Amino acid sequence: MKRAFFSLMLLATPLAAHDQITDDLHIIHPSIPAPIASAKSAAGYVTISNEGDTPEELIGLRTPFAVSSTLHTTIFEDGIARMRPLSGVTIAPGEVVNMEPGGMHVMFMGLTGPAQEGDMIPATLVFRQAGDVAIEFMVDPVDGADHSTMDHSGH
Ligand SMILES: [Cu+2]
Repeated sequence: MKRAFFSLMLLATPLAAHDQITDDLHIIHPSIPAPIASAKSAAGYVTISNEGDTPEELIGLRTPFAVSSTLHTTIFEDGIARMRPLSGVTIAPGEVVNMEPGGMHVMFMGLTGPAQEGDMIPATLVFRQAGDVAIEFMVDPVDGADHSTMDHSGH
């Protein structure tokens, strides 16, 4: 009985979550599903909460992990998921924006090295108001999707 209870406790604990707080922004669990070894691109996700009283916009990012890092959104045309570049991601005051699979994401093109589950990948998010914010993307378990095969027309 005691053992079963302990297992449930482990399942309920978000062991892998991490987050970062600036004056007005709460940046929650930046993550990259582990790319396959031969992948040339990968996607990254993050949740951003604007706890200030002025609009904020994520306008880009930098990381040594990839040759190019851009903001993307996913649109559906004729039932097919296609990705399009975004010039920025607006986060209104009091709003929480989820960049997540099937929606907005960071696109890493031209990976400069391997990434394995548990790795922490340094990056700098660039906000219009807050400027540069240093974060780390956590490499999460493989999501099973080979992102490199998704349609990237429009780049
Ligand atoms: Cu993409």
